[in-house]
Amino acid sequence: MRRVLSLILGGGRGTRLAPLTSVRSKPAVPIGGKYRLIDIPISNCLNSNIRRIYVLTQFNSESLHRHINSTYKFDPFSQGFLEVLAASQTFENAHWYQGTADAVRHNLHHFEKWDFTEYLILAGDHLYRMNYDKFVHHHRSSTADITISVKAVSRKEAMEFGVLKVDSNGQIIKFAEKPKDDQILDDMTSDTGNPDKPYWGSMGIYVFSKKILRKALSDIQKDDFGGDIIPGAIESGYHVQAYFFNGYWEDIGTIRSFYEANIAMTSQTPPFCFRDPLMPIYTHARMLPGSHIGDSCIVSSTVGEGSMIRATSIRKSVIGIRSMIDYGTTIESSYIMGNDYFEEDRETGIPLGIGRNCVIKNAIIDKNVHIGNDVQILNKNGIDYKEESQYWIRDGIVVVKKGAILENGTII
Ligand code: ADQ
Ligand code: ADP
Repeated sequence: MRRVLSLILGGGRGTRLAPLTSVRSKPAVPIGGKYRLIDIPISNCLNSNIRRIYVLTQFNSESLHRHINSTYKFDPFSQGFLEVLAASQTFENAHWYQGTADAVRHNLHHFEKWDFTEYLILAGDHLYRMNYDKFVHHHRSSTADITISVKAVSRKEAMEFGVLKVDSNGQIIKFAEKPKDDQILDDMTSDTGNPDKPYWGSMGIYVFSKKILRKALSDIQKDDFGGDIIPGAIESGYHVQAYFFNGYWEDIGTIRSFYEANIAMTSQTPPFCFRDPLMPIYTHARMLPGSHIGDSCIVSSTVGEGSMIRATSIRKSVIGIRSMIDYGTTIESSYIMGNDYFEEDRETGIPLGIGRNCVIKNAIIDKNVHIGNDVQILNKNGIDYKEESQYWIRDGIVVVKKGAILENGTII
């Protein structure tokens, strides 16, 4: 695995995850109460002994840099590094990256100086645990040019993913990116062994042999891996192989899937568990005290360190680090991200955290909010989409913005 260079596609504009991405780049979005999205692929790399990692992003907020610099350190003798490459204007190119392949193409000169044999191309918004060692070995043993990790998906999911057909050796013979046409969908069904999931869906993670990536990006002068490079490579006769993955994997690039993945973590046997001694998920090690819980009923929830919980009840929720939740409040099926700091006592204004007698249900509350007393966040009118200065509603989920102030008695 020392001969693998990993590229993590950290995100374009991140519009599907806005407003969580309005103030930070997608890889820096907090998940699971104390982690950030980028911790997932980085931890998978480290657990697979991959030590050379680039993160490509367009919107480079300082929090991503700070998180990476304060979390991941390499022993100088390991030849390891983790570097963020943010889109930048050059004399030759004054544009944003036009897509994932374009982002990689613009940075090839950074990558090619290293001595390695394969690129491992990963996405920054997936929740899964994978030993990439097996993935890369599959690529090598099948002497493929490109290998794609795939899993069985339903017809509904097939419309959101790249879907493919394989021959008896697992070589990909057909690929359609996010097909919506019924005839194409019918044509792309496969015997996956699971009648409810009759399609092989691309997980959007790829192994490319070093020279093949340069060749494919110059043969196919287009901008996206899923939409252009992969189907173009198959058409042009490259050997593109499937790697069948059957573990838990979720694309959490939308507010709905991000919300559901976080809430799923509150189950006693979560589909994705951060507690795995053999393949831990790493994050910033903080020096926080244990949380103080008052006279509260907390059911099926996780509470991050340094919190002060006086709420009446919290159910099926993820409560992030340094959360402050006052008396009489009830929280259900919500992700409260917590705070970046403890607040000094202050005499005026609404204090940091969530006030007294609030009711919060099916919501995402970003960091450092000041929510007053008697606030109700319920999406009372069942709105699907709305943009307000302090909160947005997306897919029916209220997302209170980072640093928002909600006055006493606010009802959403
Ligand atoms: P999508 O996830 O829709 O489908 P895309 O939007 O290209 O594809 O994003 C892939 C990854 O790259 C995401 O992590 C995204 O944040 C990141 N990204 C996007 N633009 C970027 C840019 N300019 N710079 C850096 N990073 C960027 C893809 C495949 C499908 C496959 C699904 C599986 O195209 O075939 O089924 O992933 O989730
Ligand atoms: P963590 O990993 O614990 O979330 P971060 O470094 O990402 O830590 O976040 C802490 C950030 O909060 C730091 O950048 C720090 O400067 C910032 N911060 C600390 N105190 C305050 C404050 N009073 N107001 C706003 N930001 C603060």
